[in-house]
Amino acid sequence: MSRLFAVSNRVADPVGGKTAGGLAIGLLAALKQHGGVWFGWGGKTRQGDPSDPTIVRRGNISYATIDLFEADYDDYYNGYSNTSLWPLCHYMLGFFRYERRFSEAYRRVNALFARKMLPLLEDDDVIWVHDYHLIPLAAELRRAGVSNPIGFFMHVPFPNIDVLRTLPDHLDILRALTRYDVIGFQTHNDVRSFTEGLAREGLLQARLDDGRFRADGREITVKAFPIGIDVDGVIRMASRSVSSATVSRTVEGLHGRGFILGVDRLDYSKGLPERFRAFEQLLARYPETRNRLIFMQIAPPTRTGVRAYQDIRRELEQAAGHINGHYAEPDWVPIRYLNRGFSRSILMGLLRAANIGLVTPLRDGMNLVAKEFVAAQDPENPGALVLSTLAGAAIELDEAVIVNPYDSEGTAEAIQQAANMPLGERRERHASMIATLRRNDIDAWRTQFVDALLQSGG
Ligand code: ADQ
Repeated sequence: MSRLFAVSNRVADPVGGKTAGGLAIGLLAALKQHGGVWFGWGGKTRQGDPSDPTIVRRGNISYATIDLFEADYDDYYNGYSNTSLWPLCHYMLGFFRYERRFSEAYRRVNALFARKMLPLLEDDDVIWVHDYHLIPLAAELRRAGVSNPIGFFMHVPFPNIDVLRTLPDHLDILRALTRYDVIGFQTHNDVRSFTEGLAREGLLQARLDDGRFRADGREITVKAFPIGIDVDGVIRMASRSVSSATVSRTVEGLHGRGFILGVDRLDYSKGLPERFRAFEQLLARYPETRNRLIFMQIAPPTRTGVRAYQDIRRELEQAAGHINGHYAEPDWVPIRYLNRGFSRSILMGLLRAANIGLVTPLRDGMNLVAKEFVAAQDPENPGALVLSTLAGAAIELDEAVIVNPYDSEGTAEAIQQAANMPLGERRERHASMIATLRRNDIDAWRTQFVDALLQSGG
């Protein structure tokens, strides 16, 4: 059997940590099943040429990590990846910035990844590259003579060509993607955006059968592989952790009030200010909800080197302070805002304890929290999910209460609907969603992608 060689910007902490990031959570779950190599940046920078990868083996996974050039890190990571590509992919052009030095550092770091990977590669390795930080990696590997199958999975949305064209070097990005054998996206919409982009830029020569295309002189497979979760793993962890000291204390502290929970990285794409406004609308428009509901938002800071992430943090602190200041009573504080990470076990326990999961990103490739919330519920008395129509997850989880996250009044109505949903309806919706999650779990995601890669003949 071929060895799976996965590559992403960061690798998950091999000794386990409070990893808050969908890519790391998903890829770790996928790799645990059959093992393999996970190659990426270890989190350190250095001034001289980075040394050879450090390899740590844990169970059936070898974690190979490298350092980055100090001079490139900021422009590659905070710059091109997270100030150019991230807002572009999330259709949030107000946050988009571009400088040529970002793009140059991006290319240099991708070349470095290729150089450091080469000595570790074996002939029958299947290479699986993850996410927007590493789009040019296949081109670099091909240039170095690598002929193994190379696949790419995009965890975030792929923008429509009219939006993509905002990026001055968007043609390089499209071309670089055609150097992969299989290009996977979260949804069919993303597949359509990409293939239309190729067509509009004159890079698409033919549409073949079964998701295959001829583009820029190569035959590629382009398909949707919606990422799933380890359903039974989440169920086990959530049922165990719901009676842990922390979760029990949290539940006792609610004194029988309804518990609304949001769990997101602190990112402007997650719609947190809009969500806070929706909760404020709920309290204003439905006075009976006051002192009856508690909204807990867990949001650990990420990408703190990017200005927009510092701004959103301040904005949320102010919003929480303002709403609490206005509505709190001596025995009730409406919003509990927790600006830090938690162990996965506590998170899953809290998700199980929640009556309403509030998942309202302004745009999201998939959103694993929505899936984890559903899996974590007690099937006998499940909570209700309020989910943004602009998250990839809304396509599969269509039994959630679907909202447009920009419409705070509509989201307030949806929370009110979820808070008053009869038990029978909650059970029905939950049963249907859990069946969907089981049909397309994390194992299916990995198997389908790797099979497509093996069949690609790359
Ligand atoms: P993210 O944008 O990181 O992922 P998401 O899919 O919700 O978003 O994944 C977050 C993960 O981190 C979840 O597994 C969650 O449980 C965990 N997490 C969140 N907050 C945490 C905290 N405070 N402490 C510990 N863990 C926390 C990107 C894309 C998504 C896509 C995923 C996977 O942006 O659209 O679903 O990759 O492909």
